[in-house]
Formats: sequence, structure tokens, C-alpha cells
Amino acid sequence: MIKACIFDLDGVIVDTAKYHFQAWRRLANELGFDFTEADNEQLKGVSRMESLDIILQWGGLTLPETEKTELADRKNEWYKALISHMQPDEILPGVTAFLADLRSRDIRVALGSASKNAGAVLGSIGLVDQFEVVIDGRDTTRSKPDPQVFQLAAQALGFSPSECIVFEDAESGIAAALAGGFYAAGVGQPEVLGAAHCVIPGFANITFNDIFVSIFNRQPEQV
Ligand code: B16
Ligand code: MG
Repeated sequence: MIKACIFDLDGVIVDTAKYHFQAWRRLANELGFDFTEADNEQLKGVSRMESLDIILQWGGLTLPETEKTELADRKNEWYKALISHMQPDEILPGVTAFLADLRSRDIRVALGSASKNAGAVLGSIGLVDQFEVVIDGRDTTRSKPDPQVFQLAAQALGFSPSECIVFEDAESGIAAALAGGFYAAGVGQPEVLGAAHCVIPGFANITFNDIFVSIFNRQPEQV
């Protein structure tokens, strides 16, 4: 029986990837190189310091830890300024209705994000009250594909992984959900997220029933 849904933030609830891209690109440009939006795909779901390591590799740079921390902090200040202007209309299509559908079915809701800024993003888009539990990059010690972020969310809700569906847009996030014994719903392209139990392009016109039928091949009422 499914008791809860755990949502990734970036790429599932809202598109913060474009703001991460702007801020990281500004940093790369200051360091004397550039990268593309296509390159940025590799940074989705990846923690801040791991993202910096990948970007520095693209620029052919090896830097001491102290300098890396300073660069990550600089990027984060730019990122925080960008997300402070976010508005509720940036919530991805269908998300608000899907959350309301879950509420009407007494399915509990948590957030499981790698971002240390998850609380600030939820505040800007007006969704703080919609998540009973928020586990983010400040709570975790291990990054996806490690399942820790989702395990902490399930524990906080009091459910086992097999009672939860994880919604993720990143391949590493799907891998994390599967490694933890969760049901995994991919949000994006089946070519990238094919390991998930089901894949949707987004939440527009999607109900909990659709997800359930897609995963279990039967109606939720029959469980
Ligand atoms: P921060 P998610 C992830 O969020 C982003 O996809 C990833 O690009 C970012 O580097 C990471 O959060 C850390 O974010 O610098 O704000 O701590 O997809 O796990 O919700
Ligand atoms: Mg994501």
C-alpha cells in the first residue's frame, strides 16, 4: 500500500536548473572558460561541491580546497539572489493539482532534495506548507545515487521505502530510489529515466491514479 510520495525539487517541482546554470556559468566565465546548457545537464541532481569539481574539470583547472570553497560560496550567493525573485507561477505545470490530489487521498508528502537552498526555493514559490517533511542537502552526508536523502524522508514520515513513491528527474535520483527499495517515478524522458517503475513527461493532467496504475497495473482501491 502506498502511503507517501517523496519529491525531488529541481526538475520535478520547479526548474531551478536554469538558475544554477546562470550562476555556475558566470563563475566559469570569471575563471576564463565557458560551458553550454547541454553540459549543464550533467550537473542535475549533483551536489554543489561535486558540481564544482565537474566544472573545474571542463575548464582544465585544479585548485586547492580553500579556493574551491570560496568559489562555491561565490556561486551560491549569485544563485540565492536569483531564486529570491522566483514566483509561484514558476511551479511546474500540474504540480499544484497533483499535490491536492494526494492530499484528498491522505497520501503524505515529503521533499528529498540535494539542494541546501531547498527551503528558500519553497518559500519563494509559496509551497512550504505543502511538504510535511523536507530533507535537503543540509541533512545529508551522502549524495544521490546513495538513497540517504529518501531514506531520511521516509523515516521522518514513519513509512518503509516500499510504502513510498519517489519522483525524480535525474538518472542518479532514480538509481538512489531503487537502491533504497522505493518505487521510482521518473519525471522527464524515458530514454534517460528508463530504470524507473514508470516515467511521466511532467505532472500536467496526471493523477495519483495514473501513476499507481502505471506502476502496479491495477487500481489503488484494489490494494
Ligand atoms: P545547492 P535536486 C540539486 O537539486 C540540483 O539539481 C543540482 O543542480 C544542485 O547542484 C544541487 O541541488 C545542490 O544545490 O547548491 O542549492 O545546495 O534536483 O536534488 O532538488
Ligand atoms: Mg532534480
